[in-house]
Amino acid sequence: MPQGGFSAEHGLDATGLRFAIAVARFNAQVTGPLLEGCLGELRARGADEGIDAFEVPGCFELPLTAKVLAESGRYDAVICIGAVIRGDTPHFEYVSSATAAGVQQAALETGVPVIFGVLTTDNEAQALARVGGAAGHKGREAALTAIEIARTIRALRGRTSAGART
Ligand code: INI
Repeated sequence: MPQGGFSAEHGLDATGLRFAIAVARFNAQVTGPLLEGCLGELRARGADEGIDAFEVPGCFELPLTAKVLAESGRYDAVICIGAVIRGDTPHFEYVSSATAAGVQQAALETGVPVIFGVLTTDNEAQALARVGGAAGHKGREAALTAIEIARTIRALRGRTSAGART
């Protein structure tokens, strides 16, 4: 564990943190379970009152939505949830790379953590394996990442509470 940092081994506590979740409707058979897992993990760790969820058509719409949510000043972290599944056209590459770059850009431009809870897989079976199947649950992982980085950024800024909630 780095000096002065946090360790997830000690348990992540989401009490008092506020989260926005932007979830894509495209491939809803995957993004629905991703969202459920994410919500379940956040609530299990105490964020019950502090979660707002917003639906968007597809992953391509996630970055701007995340940026607007981050700019609102209401959230300690924004979680983007989506699933890009490879088809027979280059569309997959455009959507997945634009989404990844845009999500990162939203975080860097706003200073608010924006989590990439977006699956990019070759087929639906690979995606479903990542929502509670053999390959874990990426929705739960996104929630844990959001809690950890929200706590880290808050500590680095020397804040004791989210400034936007006053
Ligand atoms: N959106 C997704 O979330 N996942 C996909 O796999 C996908 N594919 O493959 O096309 C997808 N396309 C829609 C895109 O995100 C936008 O909603 C659309 O292009 C309108 O901007």
